[in-house]
Amino acid sequence: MRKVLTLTLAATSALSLLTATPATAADRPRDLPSEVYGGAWTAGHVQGMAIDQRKGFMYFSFTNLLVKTDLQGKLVGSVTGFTGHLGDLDFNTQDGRVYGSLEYKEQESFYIAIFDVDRITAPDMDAQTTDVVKTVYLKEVVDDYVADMNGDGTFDGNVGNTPDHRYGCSGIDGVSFGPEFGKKHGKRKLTVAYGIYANTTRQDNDYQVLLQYDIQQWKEYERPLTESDPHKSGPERVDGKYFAYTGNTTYGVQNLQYDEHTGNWMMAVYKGTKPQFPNYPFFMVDGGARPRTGELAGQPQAERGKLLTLAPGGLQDAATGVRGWQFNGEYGLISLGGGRYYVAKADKVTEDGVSKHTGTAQLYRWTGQSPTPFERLG
Ligand SMILES: [Ca+2]
Ligand SMILES: [Ca+2]
Repeated sequence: MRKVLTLTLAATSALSLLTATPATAADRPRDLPSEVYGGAWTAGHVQGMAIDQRKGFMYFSFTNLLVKTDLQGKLVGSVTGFTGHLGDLDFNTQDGRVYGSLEYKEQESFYIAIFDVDRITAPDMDAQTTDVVKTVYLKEVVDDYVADMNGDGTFDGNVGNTPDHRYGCSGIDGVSFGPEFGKKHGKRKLTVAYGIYANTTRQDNDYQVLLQYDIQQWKEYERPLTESDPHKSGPERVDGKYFAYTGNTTYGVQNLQYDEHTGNWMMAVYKGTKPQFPNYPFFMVDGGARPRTGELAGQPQAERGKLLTLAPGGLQDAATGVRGWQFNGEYGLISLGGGRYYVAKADKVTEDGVSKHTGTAQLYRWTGQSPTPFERLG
C-alpha cells in the first residue's frame, strides 16, 4: 500500500512538472536563464558582454571595469584600474579567454585586451599588476586615427569636429570572432570595428570599417598592460580591411557579433545624425556575400576598398540603398547559438545615495521579422 502511494505521488508530481512548464522555457537554450544581472557599479555604463557557456560565466564591460559573474548573476570577480576605455567583448572558445577593445585616445594607442579569465577569482583585481590582462597593439587603427587628413601639419586629436582621422576613425569598439567575410565556413578570425566620430559635415565617414585578424600567432605580440608606458607590440598589417556603407553613425559599431544562426554579422550602433541617411540603430552584414572591391564613396582622394553587403530582410532606404532594422543592442549583444541571444539592458540605480550603472543580459530569440527581428523570452 505504502509503495503504491509513493509511486502515485511521484507520477503526479512528474506530470505537474510537465504541465506547469511555461511555454517559453522550452525555447531556452540548455539551461540559460532569461536574465543575468551584472551588478551595479560606479564605473561607466555597460559596453559589452561575453559568455563562457561551457563553464557558465558571464563577463560585462563597464567602460573601465570588467565584471565576471556566474549565470545566476553572482559576482565571481572583477578587474579594475583601467584609465582607458574598455568597450565590446567576445569570448574565444578556442583559448578560453575574453577579448575586448581598449582605447587610450590621448596616448594615441589602441589595443585588444586579452583577459585570462580563469584567473579572475576575486573582486578588484588590478589590471596592471595582477597579470590577468595582456594587450596587443593595433597599428592600423592608430595610423587611421592620427591621419592629418587636411594636410595642415596638425593632428587635431580626440575631437570629432575636424576633417582629420581617416574615415572619421575615433578608435575601436565592436569585436567578435567569426569566419572570414564571404566564407561562412572560412577560418575563424577576430574582427574589430572602428569607432567613427559623428560628423555631418564630411562625406568620407559613411562606412563602418571592419578589420579582420588571424590571431594564430598573436602570443608573440601579447604584452602586459602598462598605461604609463604604452607599448606598440602588435601585427604590422591586417589580414583584411572591409567597409560597410551604413551612413555615419555616432561612434561606429558599438557591438559587433557574428551569428551562426543567420550567417550574418550583427552591428548595433548609436544612431547617426546625417539627415540624408535613414539612421537605423541596427545593421547586419551578409556573412556569405563575397566582399567586392570598389570605389569608397566620399573620400578626399579616390580610393578603392573591399565592400561588404548589408543583409536584406529588414528596412531599406530607397535614396541610399542602406538596409537595417529597428533594434537596440548597442550596450551588449551575444549570439548564443540556435537563434538565441543575450542583449544588454543598461540602467541606473541609486544605492546609499550613490548613482550607479547596471547591466543586465536579457534573453531574446530570432524571429526574422521586420522592422524588429528579435523577441524577448522569459
Ligand atoms: Ca589636420
Ligand atoms: Ca561583441
